[in-house]
Amino acid sequence: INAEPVRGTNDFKFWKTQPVTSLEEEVTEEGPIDKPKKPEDISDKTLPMLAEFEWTTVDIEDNEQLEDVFVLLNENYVEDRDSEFRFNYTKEFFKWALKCPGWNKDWNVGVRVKNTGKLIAFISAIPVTLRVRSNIIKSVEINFLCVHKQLRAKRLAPVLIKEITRRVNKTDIWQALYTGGAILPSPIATCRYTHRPLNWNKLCDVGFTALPSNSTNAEMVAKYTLPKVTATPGLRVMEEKDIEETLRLFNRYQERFELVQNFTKEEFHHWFLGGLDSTSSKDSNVIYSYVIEDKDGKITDFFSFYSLPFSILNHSVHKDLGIGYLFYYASDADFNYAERYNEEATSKLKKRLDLIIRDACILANNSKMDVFNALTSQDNALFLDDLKFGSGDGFLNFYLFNYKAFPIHGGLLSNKSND
Ligand code: NHW
Repeated sequence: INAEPVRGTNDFKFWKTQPVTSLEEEVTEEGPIDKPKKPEDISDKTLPMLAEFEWTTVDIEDNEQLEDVFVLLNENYVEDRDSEFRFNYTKEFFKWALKCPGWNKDWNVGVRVKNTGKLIAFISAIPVTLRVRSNIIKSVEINFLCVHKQLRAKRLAPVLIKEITRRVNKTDIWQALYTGGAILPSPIATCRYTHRPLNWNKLCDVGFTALPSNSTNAEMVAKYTLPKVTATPGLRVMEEKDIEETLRLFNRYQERFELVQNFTKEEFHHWFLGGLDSTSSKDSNVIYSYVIEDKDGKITDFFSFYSLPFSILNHSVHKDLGIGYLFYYASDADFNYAERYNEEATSKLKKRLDLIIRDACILANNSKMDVFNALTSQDNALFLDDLKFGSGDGFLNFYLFNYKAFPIHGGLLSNKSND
């Protein structure tokens, strides 16, 4: 689903004042936009706030405050255009998404109504290390920007963005990554959401998908039915003992991409074996990670997906839609070829990804997910059609703050076509 697009004639009154590439501009050189600054150059004071509201730093370790964020987002965050579905974040999901290694309490910024204490706006940052082609950039990822529905269009979002920028700058970080459905100045990459139906009948029932006019329900069910048992020999849940080897495999696989997040061992543990509060992905119902171990005990592949259900807003029977999101994966299938853009190497990788991502769909289905989503990022173009993923109407734009960059190309297929 997509955030409400910022409409056509927008002159970006706010974004014009920020260090981002304008939509008209052609990038000729990569690098930071602002002149270098120091944390001491940045004000110690929070930004001015409208009289009836006040700033708050949300302590997400305090259950009541976490509940406030949870309620704000569940009632006011991203909806699809027809207001039928909304992300249904759980507290476990927030803990996973916000309490990653190096997280900073100050970067969970809220606005409350002075009189009642009600939380009406939120924005968050987490630390990330990005690699844009060969440049390593210490930055943050901004997420969960939300203003209460009744307080929209009052220019609160720019104040939240400036306040989080101030807090991040105070720690000597000057770049940020953020994504969204809205078109702002200027995306460095745009991906499309694709969906692989797992539970056709329910998806149809709740209006997530429609029956094509030339098909019957029975045909669609038959088309999308998956076996219960996975097919890849050596497939098993990733465990603590796999971290180092899997991270090595993962890092090597990531080399092929132009924009990636680099993970330390601790970060890899967090993002793939669950939040700090859980010890393994088996205990968490947020992140699911698997490895494939060959008969010599070597890890040859890895894949992961996370669970983020939708609330169904107006349906008499179904209240929730189980959604799996393909997260990261890696395979050594094409590692033995000197030239990656070689047909044989690509076809070997494609075969492997077809097999393991099909297993990811099976595992998601077994975990009661109704649909499996993937973006057109990474090497996904190799398997999306074969595995019956259909294009959705949502797009996800990727943005960098205070960093000019040439457009980012996708994985193998698009790199190849650009050669
Ligand atoms: S994308 C999800 C964003 N959230 C939602 O869609 C939730 C539902 N919508 C809302 O809550 C993931 C409101 O509509 C929001 C806007 C709050 C979106 N990103 O207050 P005003 C993220 O969280 C601009 C950035 O009157 P509003 C990523 C818009 O173009 N800007 O609007 C977040 C306009 O500026 P302009 C957005 O509807 C990344 C201004 O806001 C935006 O009441 C943030 C209007 O403000 C969006 N998604 O509230 C950037 N949507 O120039 C981080 C609208 O056109 C940057 N706008 O006049 C980096 C900071 C850190 C740097 C550290 C070095």
